[in-house]
Amino acid sequence: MKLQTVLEKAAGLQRKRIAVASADDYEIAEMVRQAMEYGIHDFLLIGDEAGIYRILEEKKISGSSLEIVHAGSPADAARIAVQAVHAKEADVLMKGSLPTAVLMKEVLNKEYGLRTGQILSHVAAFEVPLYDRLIFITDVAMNINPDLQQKVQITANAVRAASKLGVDLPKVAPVAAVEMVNPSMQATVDAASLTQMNRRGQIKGCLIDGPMALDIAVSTEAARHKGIGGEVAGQADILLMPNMEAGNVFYKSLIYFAGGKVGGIIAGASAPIVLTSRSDSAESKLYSLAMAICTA
Ligand code: COD
Repeated sequence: MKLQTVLEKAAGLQRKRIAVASADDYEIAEMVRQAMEYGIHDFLLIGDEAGIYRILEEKKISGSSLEIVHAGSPADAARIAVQAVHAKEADVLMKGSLPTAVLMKEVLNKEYGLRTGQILSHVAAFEVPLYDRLIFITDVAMNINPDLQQKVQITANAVRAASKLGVDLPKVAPVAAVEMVNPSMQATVDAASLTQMNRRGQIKGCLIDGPMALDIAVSTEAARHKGIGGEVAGQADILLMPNMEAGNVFYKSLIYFAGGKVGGIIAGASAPIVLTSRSDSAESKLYSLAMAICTA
């Protein structure tokens, strides 16, 4: 599967509404324009009303499914957007030009936020030239040093996202530096626990096998060379990273050194959240939106 396929799938789904917090922004308008070209056009744009109208007019964007709601400040925009998703008036939450912390404070609001009791985690879907499928990587942006219980939930969030995108029984490789359990390397101990929890039916809907060094997870040749069998080795769909820092470095390596294309969402809330940043390419923002629509 390619990210373009995810985009086409999102466009073909029953219409989903996207609430954008602080939508008075040129980059957001550009993303809306591109999304509309693919037939994704049900947006609730929240922010400074005059600013949104001016930018849409300048960029010649119009459509009957664009609703604009005025908010006096980024905090107000975040609250209105989150409340709209909470009230099921929108299916996806998207960050516009406001700090992530301002939006996440509203997402985590106990009264009207999007908490589910599960943890929120980042799920990235990569298309890389040398791998034959989309590879999901988690968690590279939210949970800094997850313990075993958090890794169980991070895995569940990624499995759900991959399944929604059409990956049948995703193969999960909890990544470590080695493939043998070493009590001094917590990632290997957690990986072995996750594997056994999966075998005993405590984690369902996927196949987990680890610990795996990265080469074993994604190269059948490397796996064969090291004598590691099983259904996951060499063909992982999901790489569970040992911690955020390893994950984040790997994520950026794929983009800057391997020509990887990526989309990403925050999963685990009652609706998917798109947290794009200014350094993301326009293409990546669109893929993230498509991924959110497909998993909503
Ligand atoms: N899922 C669900 N609820 C959460 C989560 C989560 N991942 N994190 C915090 N909460 C809830 C807690 O239950 C609590 O009710 C409330 O939020 C505040 O919890 P704190 O005080 O532990 O949260 P913070 O604000 O100290 O930390 C949350 C962050 C997400 C800010 C923190 O984990 C963080 O800084 N993560 C790394 C973000 C980052 O730098 N990414 C870099 C790449 S972009």
